[in-house]
Amino acid sequence: MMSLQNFSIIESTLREGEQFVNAFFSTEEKIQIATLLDAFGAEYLELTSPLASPESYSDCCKIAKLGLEAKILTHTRCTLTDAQKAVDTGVDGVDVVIGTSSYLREFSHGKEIDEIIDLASKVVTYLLSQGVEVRFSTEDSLRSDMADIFRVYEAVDQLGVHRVGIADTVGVGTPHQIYAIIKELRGRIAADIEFHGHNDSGCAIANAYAALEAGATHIDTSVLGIGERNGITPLGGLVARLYATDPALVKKYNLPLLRRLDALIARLVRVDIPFNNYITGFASFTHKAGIHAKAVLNNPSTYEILKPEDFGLTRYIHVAHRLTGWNAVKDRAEQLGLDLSDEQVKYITGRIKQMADNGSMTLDDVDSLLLAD
Ligand code: HCA
Ligand code: CU
Repeated sequence: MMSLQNFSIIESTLREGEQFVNAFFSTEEKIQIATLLDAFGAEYLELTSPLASPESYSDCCKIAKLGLEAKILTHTRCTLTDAQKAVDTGVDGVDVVIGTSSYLREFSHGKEIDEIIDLASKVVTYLLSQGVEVRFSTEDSLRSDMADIFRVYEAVDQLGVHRVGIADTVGVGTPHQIYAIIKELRGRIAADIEFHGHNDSGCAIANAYAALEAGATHIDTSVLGIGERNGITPLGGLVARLYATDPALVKKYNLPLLRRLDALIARLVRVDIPFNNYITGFASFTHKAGIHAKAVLNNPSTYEILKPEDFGLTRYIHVAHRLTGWNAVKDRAEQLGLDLSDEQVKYITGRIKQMADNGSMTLDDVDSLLLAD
């Protein structure tokens, strides 16, 4: 628990999220997204590299000038030219990543490590001299030789880098593996540790959580998890995971804004919010089977680990189906202001089940049966 308490979210919808196949954000849309994420309470917003395009450059400058609470970061390759351009935009911090495939090859074979340390040192030293927050990371950390990664990170740590990052670029890591790597790194360096995890095999939330348990201080997310391929740790999913451990861990965030964030991004990138999405999926707080409904009506915690009201949402008891139970039907009768005896409600429940066996039915059908009695 202790290790979970001091963490920050690096919200990368405007960087990793822009790499999602359907994503194209205009300047106005970026400002809208940044403003909403800031109102939510994301501690950092990461923006696409200013070298990506002329508008990417001017958008960095504009968002850096909005005066948001969140610290504004941009993301660049590990070169002095990129670093200078990033500083020119006026952002608060620069996330540097070594990311050419030739570096990756050399890195995983353990070659040219001294060259990488040399380059990283030049770029980190320059950025520190410019007074910005500096993060140094390696792409595809997990499939690199860990001894090499640790050598490079120890070198930049000595220079006073603010943060180093472990990136599971291909989504291959497991929670145990991430835990072990971050734990080892935690023992070796003084800088903060960031984790960036892709979701190719469905572990992105669990891996981010394991990283925090091992002592990571910063987690990268995007709204709905959008990013390259099937994306990264989703903001709402990370929040749900932390809330399930202890709601106090996420009370610093404006949780009801998650719904607006998910809806905004879904609209802008032209996808539906997934039916099984954390918190904002359309059925996330709908209870169906009679036994569940009865227990939830008595005490919602029986089948709810997340309280919908903390997210500005409401629970729904689904009654119009054959798995229904008379407690749920009685609750519906009370909602309609009807004063029916238990016997009457049980009889109507039987009728609902008969009707439902013959095909799908609606709440209106249930209400008609209740009102007719
Ligand atoms: C990229 C790769 C990256 C970087 C992560 C990071 C990855 O698109 O540049 O800088 O922490 O997944 O490795 O997103
Ligand atoms: Cu990534």
